[in-house]
Amino acid sequence: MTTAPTKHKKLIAWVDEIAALTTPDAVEWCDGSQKQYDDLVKLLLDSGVAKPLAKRPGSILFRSDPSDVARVENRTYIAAKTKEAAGPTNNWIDPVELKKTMSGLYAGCMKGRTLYVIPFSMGPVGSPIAKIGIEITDSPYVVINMMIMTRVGTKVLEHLGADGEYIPCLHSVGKPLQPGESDHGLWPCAPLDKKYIAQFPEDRAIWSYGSGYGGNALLGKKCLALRIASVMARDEGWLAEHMLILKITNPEGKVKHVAAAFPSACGKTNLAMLVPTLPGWKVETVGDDIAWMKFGADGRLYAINPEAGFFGVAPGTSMDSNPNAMHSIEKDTIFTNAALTEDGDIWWEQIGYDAPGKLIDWKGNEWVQDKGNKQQAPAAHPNARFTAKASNCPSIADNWEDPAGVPIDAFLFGGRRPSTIPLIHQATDWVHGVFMGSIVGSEITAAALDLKVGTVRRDPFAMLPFCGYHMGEYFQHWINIGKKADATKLPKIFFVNWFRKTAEGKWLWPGYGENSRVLAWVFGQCDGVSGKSVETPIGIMPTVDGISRPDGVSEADMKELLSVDVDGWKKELADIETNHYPIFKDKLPKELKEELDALRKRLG
Ligand code: OXD
Ligand code: MN
Repeated sequence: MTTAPTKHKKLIAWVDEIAALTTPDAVEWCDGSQKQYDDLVKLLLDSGVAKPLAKRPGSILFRSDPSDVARVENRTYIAAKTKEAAGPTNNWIDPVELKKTMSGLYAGCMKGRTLYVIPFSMGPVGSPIAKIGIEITDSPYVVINMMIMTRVGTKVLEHLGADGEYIPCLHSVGKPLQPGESDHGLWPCAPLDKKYIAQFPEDRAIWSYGSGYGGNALLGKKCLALRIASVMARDEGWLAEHMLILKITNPEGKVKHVAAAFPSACGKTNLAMLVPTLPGWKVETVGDDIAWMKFGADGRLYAINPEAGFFGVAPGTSMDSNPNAMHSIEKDTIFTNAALTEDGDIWWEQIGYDAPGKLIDWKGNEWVQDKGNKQQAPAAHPNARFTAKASNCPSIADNWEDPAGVPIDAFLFGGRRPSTIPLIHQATDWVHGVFMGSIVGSEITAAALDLKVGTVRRDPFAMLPFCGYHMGEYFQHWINIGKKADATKLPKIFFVNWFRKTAEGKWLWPGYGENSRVLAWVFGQCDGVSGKSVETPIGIMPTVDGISRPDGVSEADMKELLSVDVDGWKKELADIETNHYPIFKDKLPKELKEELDALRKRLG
């Protein structure tokens, strides 16, 4: 056992307590050094669970267990003291009962493994917006991912000092080893009914058991930076949001920052790394997934990206869809569940070129592309991921690590909506903007979660799986933030939809880099100088010439993209009133019901 490199008595006592419970063979504290990273990579390669990638320096590939490929929402719990506190959109479980169950699972669960202690900072170390977490895990895969996704090690412990506050995050893959037993190069995890991803909001604590994958195991991300942080943000008067952050510079050199929330599968990472097609404009990346925002002394909202890397969905990422992501993963990257080529590279569906020869698919089987067979199982898992340092990204903004954060000028909400919702509309005031956030929805594109493909799944603020408390109270928190602030300094709020289709099913808008044209209008609206806007029943919209048209978009297309579909909106409101808002019962803020009624009146 290593001695603890800290004088923090409470932390040492916690580590001792967990070691006594889980009985690992060794305890190792993470110092965050390159040597430690390299040693762990060697260990993972030697054990066979990681594969080297000759074509990508410093990069490795993992194949997970087929039962452990994504966040498990039905095994994710908000263990608040009461069910009411967790609200209608979270899985609630009694915390006392859950702690008993999980303590039973944790007993002896690290046998044959090393217990790693990962001190990490969400946000630049020492930033007034950052928070410290300590993750205990028995997964070296988790350690190296955390070393990319967060700031890890000695500098964090130094900042924590002898009595600083931290969020304890306990993780185990849930697969103890008997003496002499090994993983045989396979991904360790527990069966689904033994997996628990538990947040204890009142204790500000996270317990995760049985999964080694992504948001279930890298506890700084969804568990801390969203579920626990959203509760802290409510109590402390700030915002912890599932939002990317962009820095936009116009041809005159003026800068604005935009934060944007989209449900999964809406191209969030692509927008975060967008290459503008508009001449003279620059778009840079501050963050691709999460924003923490606090008011500065000047009354404006400042955002940091609490993460230090990208845990991006690989399939669909190509030099066409996201060249900045492709450059970010040229080296020093961890791939999970991508396919492996014979010459030691990765491959996935829609990477932009055909599979080069014989591959090993994400399940470890030989796989040869058969383009004639539309039923062929994919070579990469649809949720295959890359973990890459933000500093590897060519579009990373120079101020992305500013401890003070970046001042936010605009919020965008959006979803995948083939009809009704126009390309863009703007809220007339803050509460109208909160209304927009509360009705975010996205078309279901894959038959997951027992939902019907083609129907709209409401995902308010893109926070449905990530809000750590009652979503009705969360809406109220957003309204309260607006009430407390100087309205002239609040970000303007917009709703975008890159996914409109014609009645025949043809895309009306090309998306990707062309979205810069929409961002340019947002930029002008923030300055109040666009002069290209009209008031409509649903909010402020661009005039038809307010957004410059890309090739292939006719004036008629643009008119359709920017029209108000009165009948469609009436159906939308009926759906919200019947199926969405009633979920929140008496916790639905009256302001939102008033917005709904006012919009209905305006539609006539
Ligand atoms: C993610 C998600 O993995 O939102 O970022 O699901
Ligand atoms: Mn996300």
